[in-house]
Amino acid sequence: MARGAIKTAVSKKDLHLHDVVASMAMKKRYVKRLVRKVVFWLLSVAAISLVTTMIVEKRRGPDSPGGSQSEENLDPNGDPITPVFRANNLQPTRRAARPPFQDRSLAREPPPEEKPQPTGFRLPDVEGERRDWHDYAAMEADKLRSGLGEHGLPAEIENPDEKELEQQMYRKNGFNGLLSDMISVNRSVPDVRLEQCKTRKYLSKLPNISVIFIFYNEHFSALLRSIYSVINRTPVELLKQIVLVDDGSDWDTLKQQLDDYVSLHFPHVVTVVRNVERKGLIGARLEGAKVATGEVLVFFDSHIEVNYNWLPPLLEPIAINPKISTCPIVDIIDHSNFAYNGGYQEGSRGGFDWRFFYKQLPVLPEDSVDKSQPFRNPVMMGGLFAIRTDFFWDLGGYDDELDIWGGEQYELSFKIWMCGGMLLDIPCSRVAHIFRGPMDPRPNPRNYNFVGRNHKRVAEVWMDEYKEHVYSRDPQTYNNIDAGDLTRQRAIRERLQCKSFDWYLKEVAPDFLKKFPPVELPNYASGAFQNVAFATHCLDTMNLGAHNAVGLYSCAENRTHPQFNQFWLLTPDRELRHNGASNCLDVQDMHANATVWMWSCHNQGGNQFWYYDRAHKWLVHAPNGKRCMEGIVENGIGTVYTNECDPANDRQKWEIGYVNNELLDKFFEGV
Ligand SMILES: [Mn+2]
Repeated sequence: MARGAIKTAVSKKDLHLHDVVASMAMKKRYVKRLVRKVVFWLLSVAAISLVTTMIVEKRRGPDSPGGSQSEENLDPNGDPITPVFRANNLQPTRRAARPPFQDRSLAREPPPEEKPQPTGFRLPDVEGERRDWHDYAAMEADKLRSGLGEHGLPAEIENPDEKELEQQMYRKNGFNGLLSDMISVNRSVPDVRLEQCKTRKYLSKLPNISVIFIFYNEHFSALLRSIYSVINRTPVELLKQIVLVDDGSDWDTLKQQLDDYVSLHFPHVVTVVRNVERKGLIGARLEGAKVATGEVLVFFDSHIEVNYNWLPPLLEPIAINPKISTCPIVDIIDHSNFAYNGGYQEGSRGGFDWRFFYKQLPVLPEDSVDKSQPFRNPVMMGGLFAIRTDFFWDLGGYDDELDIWGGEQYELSFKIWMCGGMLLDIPCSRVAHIFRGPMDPRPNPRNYNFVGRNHKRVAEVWMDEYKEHVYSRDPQTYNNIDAGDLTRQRAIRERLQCKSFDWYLKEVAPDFLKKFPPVELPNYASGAFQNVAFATHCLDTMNLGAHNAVGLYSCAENRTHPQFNQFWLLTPDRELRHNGASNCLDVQDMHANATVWMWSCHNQGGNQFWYYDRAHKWLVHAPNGKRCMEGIVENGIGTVYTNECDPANDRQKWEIGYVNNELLDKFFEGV
């Protein structure tokens, strides 16, 4: 047993030894195998992740094989942008980092919301806390207000004894000053914003502002309502200052009375600047900007009312990019009844024709995917806008040699775009403005053609070879204007390395040249428009201008080149334009005997579309061809209407001085 036991023990020991040796060999093999396994796994993992990454990269990358071009048209969120936007806003971006290893399954199947969506023009989404800037308490309190003109409803003065004073104050201001005095300076306004605007949040950190009101002989209560609306509807932390620039007014109300009012009611926020001599709109704005301490300048006319939450949407783009200047949508306060009407120029861009008449262009399709989002605007309307103070001065402010008014909105708009900035209209920011009605003429501040000189200065400095198209429209005037010293302006353009006017036209306003060809296209017809039923009578302005009805008057001798009052053009835009002016015949109603107005040409067809039907001698209004212009002379007074077209009615027949038959044959091509 013992031997056996020893043997067993030995053999056990041997066995054990053998075991150890064997197990050592096994361990070695095992380790080797393990290492091989690990290496294999590492290699396969590396290979898989490489393939995955390549797939992901390929999916994330641009669709086109060339790649670089379409990548240049996407922002970091994958939203399409234009080359203009890229040049102005985006640094060359580095390719996005590869997805982390553990997320590869996620990266292989990106959730749908991560895929780039074609959302049209958008500002880049920036990091940063956002907040709801609405002052709901004030909005609720406004809802409870009642009284004359509250909620922007139309108002009127009922007392017949006051009619004469009302008329007098109306003519003095171009709006109903007496009614203004009866409406609270704190009145409520209708919230005319798009629904999406009412809940939108904006960056919590926004720059503060100086609001600059410039005025010349402004009606006191209209000025006060402008100030109150800003104070009531602007977050207090953003309103650094209000500057009132009195541009040499001579009304007493604007002197001691205004000073007293300001020191009593707005002692800390309002600064008054007095120009001893009238400098005009441009000079006054510059004086205001000089004393402004806010980070952003907001220039306003002195007869406006801001709407709810007007400021944050106006400031956010400027906070995103300091070279963006923004304009609110301008609503209309009716000059006679003070009704607040919203949505008038919603969604239109500014432009001009070669006579420097301000024009409206439709919003570019890529900018109107979401109508509540900022859209690019080639030319500001001019009265209401915001711009960073440092950017304004970097651009040289306004050219200080521009006198009184005229051309300044072109100068600043060209500068902003051509010198690396961008001009946006902000649909969620609404400010209403009183567009004046007829008023007694005020003294002309200068005895020379200052508007022409301003235009020539702007054309000389900014429009390069295109200036000739402006001059060729009115060579007599421009040849005789001395534009003065342009050294400082040209130096600004040089210092900022601003782009060419050709670039501006092609990139910022690609539709512009088509709408306003530099070389004028021929008219379909021109001259005097003679009525067939009342053959001694021709279409006539009756010595009136825009916003008045057109009439009939004894015909001029020369039917192809009649006197100014009777010289009409059926233009390439298919409108009936008064020769040498920017007024077009405009019909605003469809009922019988609808008035034919003279109204600023909008170049959009619609209610200013006219066609000459030679077979019937009809002047047909609107493309649907159902309503005709009709002239009637009663008791020696000639009036013009539109009515349903009637072949038997000679009052609807017109002879035109000159008709371009070849062109008229092709009238409806491209309508
Ligand atoms: Mn105004």
